[in-house]
Amino acid sequence: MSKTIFVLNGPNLNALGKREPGIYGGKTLADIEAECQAAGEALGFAVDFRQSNHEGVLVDWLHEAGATAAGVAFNAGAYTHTSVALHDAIRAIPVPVIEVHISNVHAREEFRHKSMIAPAVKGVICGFGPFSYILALHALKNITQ
Ligand code: CA2
Repeated sequence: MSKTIFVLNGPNLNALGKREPGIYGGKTLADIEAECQAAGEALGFAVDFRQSNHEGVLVDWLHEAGATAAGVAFNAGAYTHTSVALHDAIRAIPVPVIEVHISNVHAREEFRHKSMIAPAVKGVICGFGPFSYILALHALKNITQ
């Protein structure tokens, strides 16, 4: 039986590919999901890929991942920079969480340099475009096998 990895996406990531292609590229979230499904299959993972614009829904999904998944690749979107609730939810679960960003947040506005969730996660991958998600799946393979 394959281990399940949750790939969770926060606010506005459903708008990928429709605006701001200079920062986030031209791929849609559905394109990124297809790439994660293919990479997951090659790595022996079942990928459960989700997006929500609501902080509490993301908290609930982290708790669900803690009970049912082997790990989480998490692009928390703008909540990365604001959310104590997501920090606490990551700390509350026993499975590794990798923080993922498409853009290099450190090369952008000052307010994106601070991550509220970084101290709670296993590691951070940012700046590689949609390939950041694939790198996170490889990292999860490495730390869960
Ligand atoms: O680089 C990333 O993956 C981010 O997590 C993306 C977030 C941003 O708030 C973080 O600082 C970095 C934004 C999500 C998508 O926002 C869009 C805005 C306009 C058009 C399309 C997407």
